[in-house]
Amino acid sequence: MNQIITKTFLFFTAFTILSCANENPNEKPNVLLIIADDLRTELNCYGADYIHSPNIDNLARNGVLFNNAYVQQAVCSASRASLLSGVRPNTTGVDYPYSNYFMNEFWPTHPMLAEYFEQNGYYAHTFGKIHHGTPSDKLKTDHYKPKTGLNTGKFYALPENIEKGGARGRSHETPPYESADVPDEAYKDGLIAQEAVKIIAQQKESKEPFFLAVGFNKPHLPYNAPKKYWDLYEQSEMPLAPNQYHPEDSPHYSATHNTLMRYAGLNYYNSPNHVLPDDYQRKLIHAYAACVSFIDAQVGKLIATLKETGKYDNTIIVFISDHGYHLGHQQKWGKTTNFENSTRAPLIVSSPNHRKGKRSTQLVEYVDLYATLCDLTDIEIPKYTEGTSIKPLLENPHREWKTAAFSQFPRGRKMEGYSMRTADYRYTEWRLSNGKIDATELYDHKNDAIESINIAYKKENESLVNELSQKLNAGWKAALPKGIENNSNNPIAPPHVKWSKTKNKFIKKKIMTFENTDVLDLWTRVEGYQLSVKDQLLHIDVEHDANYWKKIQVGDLNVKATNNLVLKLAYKTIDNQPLSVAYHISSGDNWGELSSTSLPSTNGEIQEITIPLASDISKWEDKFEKMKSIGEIIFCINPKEQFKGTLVLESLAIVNKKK
Ligand SMILES: [Ca+2]
Repeated sequence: MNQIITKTFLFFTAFTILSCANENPNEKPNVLLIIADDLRTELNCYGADYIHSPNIDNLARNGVLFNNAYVQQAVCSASRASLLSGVRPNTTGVDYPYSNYFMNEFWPTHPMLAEYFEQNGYYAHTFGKIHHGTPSDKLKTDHYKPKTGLNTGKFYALPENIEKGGARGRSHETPPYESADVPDEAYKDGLIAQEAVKIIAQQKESKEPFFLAVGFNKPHLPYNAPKKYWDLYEQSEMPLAPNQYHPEDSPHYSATHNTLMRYAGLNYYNSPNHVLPDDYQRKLIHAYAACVSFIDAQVGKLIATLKETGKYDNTIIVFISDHGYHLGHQQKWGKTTNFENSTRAPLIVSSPNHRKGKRSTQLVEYVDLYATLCDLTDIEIPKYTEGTSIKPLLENPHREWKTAAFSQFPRGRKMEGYSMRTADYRYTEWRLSNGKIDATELYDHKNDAIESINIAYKKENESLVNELSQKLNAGWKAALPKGIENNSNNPIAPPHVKWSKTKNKFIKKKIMTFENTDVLDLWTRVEGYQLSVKDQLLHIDVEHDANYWKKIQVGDLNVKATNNLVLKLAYKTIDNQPLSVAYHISSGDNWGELSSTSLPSTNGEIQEITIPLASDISKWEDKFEKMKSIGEIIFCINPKEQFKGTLVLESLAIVNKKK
């Protein structure tokens, strides 16, 4: 046994020396960019000591771990658009999902990372989830995106879950997690790793440098992972979030979004902002941890292949997520906030000349990645990029650096929260489109690292708030490291218009057809509506493909909320079945409670129905702050009800019944 180990060791050592000796010092380094989805800094090397992440920890031991790395907008699409293009959300114009402007005007003239490397002589290939949604980089090679895991399992591997998931693979009947005794390749991420390993191995003899970006889908919901990764943990030992409640004195809209509502066992009629029972939280955290270990194992396969092929010594390896995540923190499960939990995310850079095992606590931003990878490979950094190469921090992780990191998140079309993290504080301004500030938040990270109390309105903090406000308004260029300038001068992107591969979302049709429970293609079939409310044209969106309910969103209403308001709906059904429609009115971007109403069948005749809104408005007064205006209405059709039919909305109006 010992002999074998010795022989293997000798062989390996000789092999390594040989491969180093063969290396041309002028040879460009390869790049392996690994992106996890929805991974907060829940890694052992980031201090989450209950997590089994040996491969990522090992990467950190052979690189520089950035303890304070921040994304520019905490949702997949916006964050990825920013980090892959090297500019910030105001320049990409991407919120959720990709925008028409980004796809049709910005991207054609601003190559994404993989394309830019290809243009600069690299063999480039991307795998799995790199961009959000369908777009893939315009590379010579095919983008690898497995359509299935196991036999069908788009999301799940267990037959009972596959069945419940319907044709889309997941539904409100499927659980938010799964432990299946299956090989890694039963899930997409196992297949993605398998394919990436194959391609890395093919590069063994190649003289051409490679740029490979491998995007894993976990630990994004549903938290599904092979059982062996669940078995690494004891559920009873899972630590609960230290801050279980919405921060004191913080506006209600500062934390929204709860994708857990889409899954079985969670009451999606209720406000998402309730604290789940401890045991259930531990179950979810156990599931999330299993997914982290699952990803970690895939990372291990990639790095092992680099070593086996002799490419490791000349490959820059970067490990990131796309944003952070609340695991019950601040009464929330998910992302899409400006809080530390959402904006702070992992960043580990293991570059051949900087395999140091060091940690940097300096403030860095995901938008820096583009410039950094160009810098490390001697490729010209495009002038328009809005990030700063962090190569100097790889040389000296403790040198002085940026004085702030910037993030932002919109709430509807009329408000955007701009947030800034300094060494000691998080400061956020929620700005309305008319320029007014709706709310400010200040969290003291020296004394309140869990962001539990907003101290922006405390009298004694007045001058601090003024100072931070000036700094936030001075913007990211004013927070750059001493001696470093950025002369980009990019136009601000036009307002976000969701991009659709097949059509523009501004609408001509008025028909919404449901053929069966699965209502699969609502996304593509509903083109939208042109309705008027008080003679105003409305922009109507089809929400992204939420799969628990089918939704149509009527936005930008801005109708003053009073208890006399009624919703007048003229509609017809083609079939003789009644439809049950749930609706939700909101004043910001927060989820209230859904209300439901029945729409009697009309057999093709147009009928009008009047729905009083008083109780919906009073719900807001009970649950949240007083509702001042109605910003949007979302209609949801419950696929559970097995209806078939066609609903034609002829008009929609919110009127005051006293008038
Ligand atoms: Ca994500």
